[in-house]
This record gives sequence, C-alpha cells and structure tokens, in this order.
Amino acid sequence: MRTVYTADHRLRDSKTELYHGALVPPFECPERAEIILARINEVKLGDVLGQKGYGLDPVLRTHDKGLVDFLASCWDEWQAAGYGGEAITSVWPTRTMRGDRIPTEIEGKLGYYALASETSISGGTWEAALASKNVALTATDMVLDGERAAFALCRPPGHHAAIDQFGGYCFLNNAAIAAQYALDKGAQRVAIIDIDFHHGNGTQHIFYQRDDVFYLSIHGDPAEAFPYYLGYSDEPGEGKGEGFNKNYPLPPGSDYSSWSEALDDACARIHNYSPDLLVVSHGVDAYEKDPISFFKIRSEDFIDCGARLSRLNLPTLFVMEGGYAVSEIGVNTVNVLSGFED
Ligand code: SP5
Ligand code: ZN
Repeated sequence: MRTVYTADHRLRDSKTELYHGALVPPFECPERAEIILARINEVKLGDVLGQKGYGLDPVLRTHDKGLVDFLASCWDEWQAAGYGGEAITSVWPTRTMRGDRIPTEIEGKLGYYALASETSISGGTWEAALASKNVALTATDMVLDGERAAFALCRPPGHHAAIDQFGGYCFLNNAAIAAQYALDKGAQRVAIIDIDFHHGNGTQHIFYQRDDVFYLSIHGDPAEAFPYYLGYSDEPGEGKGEGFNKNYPLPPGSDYSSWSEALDDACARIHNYSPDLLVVSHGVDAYEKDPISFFKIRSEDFIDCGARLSRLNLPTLFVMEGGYAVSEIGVNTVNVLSGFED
C-alpha cells in the first residue's frame, strides 16, 4: 500500500492545549506523523508520495465559507488584537443565547466557530490543515485511479470538524472532503467507517441528512467521553439520511471482543450498502495505553482489525485521525494497514 505524506504537517505546532484546567503541550503533536512515517519505512509498507495541490474548491463542497475564511485569518486577527497566548476560546453561543449572529471581534468569532476549547490556533495551523486535506485528496485520487487501497497520513486530523465548526484537534474534515470529492468524481455511494476512539461528530454532522454517504463509528460512549454531545446510539440519520448513520458507543474498559463485534456488525452493514469506496477514519486511540482514552485494544488487535476491513473487498482509503500513545503510534497505525494487506 502506498502512503501520501507531507512535511508541511509540521506547520501545525501549537504549544498549548487546555487539558483538565491547565495549559499543557498538545497531545496532537508533530512527532506523531514522523513516527508513523518511520514505521512505514521500517516495515517497507510501500512507496511514500508527496501531496498534490487541490485548492479550496473541494473544501467548500464540504465546509461553510465562513469557517474557511475564519480559519484562514484567525491567527492574524488574534495577533493584531494584541492577545498574548495562542487562540483559545473562552466564550460560546450556548443554549440560552443566539446562535445566528457572528461577532466581528476575533474572540467572539472564535467562540462561534469553536466546538471545544482544547484546540489552540497558532501560526501555521491553517497552512498545515490545507496540506492535510491535500494529502487526503491525493490518496483519494490514487484509489479512484484503481489502487486497491491508499494511506493518507493526514495531520492535523479531521473527523471532529463539522460543516462550520473546528475543534477536537481538527480544522478541516479530511475524510469528509475525500468522500465528497469521490462523489463529485462519479462515485454513487461512499461508506465511512470511523475506528478512532472518539465519535466523529463532524463527519456525522456533514452527512447526517444524506444517503450517499453512510457513516458508521465505534467509539467511547459520549456519556463518558469527548465529544460528549453527539455519538449516541439513537442517531440514525435524518430525512433521506435516515438509516445511513450508525453509532456504536462502547463503555470504559471495552476490549477487542466487544469492539470487534461492533466492527463485524458495521462491516455487514457496509457490505449491504455496497459502496463504491470505503473511507476508514483511522485513529489508533482505542489502544490500551492511550493517555486520553479508555478502551483496551492491544497492538496485535489492530492487525486483525485491518484483516476484517480487507475482507469487505472494497477500494479503501485510510485517513489518519487520532492516537496519542506516541511511542506506539507507528506500530499500531501500520498494524492496521499490514493486516489489511496480508
Ligand atoms: C482526533 C482526536 O482524536 N481528537 C480527540 C480530541 C480530544 N480532546 C479532548 C481531550 C479531553 C481528554 N479528557 C480525558 C479524560 C481522561 N481521564
Ligand atoms: Zn480520537
């Protein structure tokens, strides 16, 4: 399997994450992608290619222009306002206020577009987010051109980014942009299976009312895990999208036996849907030693996970999402890919 990677991911190098009330070095750090790349080379998974340029058109097929303009100018506006730290929101349009007014001042605007406050925006963030979606689209083209599978080593990740919100370490929803791009290139149906520990609220939001993208996600029960306010089992999709959204929230301590049961159910549904393309939102934070998650998936389980995905026998695009046990992230990520290939 070939990989798409760019060193431009390093431009996303924020110094602060609001974590349990303190500012800490972000879990979503540049070392993650470098360690995955090193493992790909170590096991000779396949060639590594650079990104091609795609511009903003495929982004605007998925995201709101207001969000895109905001992300492009946020850091400059924040600095121009004279604010000392990285851009972290302290306000939101919460339930008792108006959600239909977008403030002009950067702090108010930031709260409007943020879905969480852990994710700081700093210099280079936007450039890295653009490169990350280029990586996803380059790999999408490889699969559309006939490769059985490709790995988009995206960083920053994407699945929490909604139509008009960023957060959860995500700015642009790489997997969603890739799925929409495939549809625009002639695919009839795309399935997205999200194996990241967290529910991909952004991907669900983007496709919730549609039947041409079937989103399925196995994740920590949102009653107990980020993103908390979406990802329950009673979210089947809406309108013509009804039946094309499927969540598998699992409790703390879940191991591979219950996790793989959910995966098998998801694979059966994907098989029945018969998509032209399978997108895997590939996070490895379900790993037992992940510092911010609560599943008990072992490194070797990821090999079996890849093998099960492979049995669907579909053109498959892997898009990197989360995973914060940094020293094991290379082994775990590549285990899925090697399991898929063997
Ligand atoms: C792409 C991705 O994996 N994003 C994850 C974003 C999670 N951000 C919130 C982290 C809050 C962690 N709280 C964990 C409690 C553990 N005791
Ligand atoms: Zn995650």
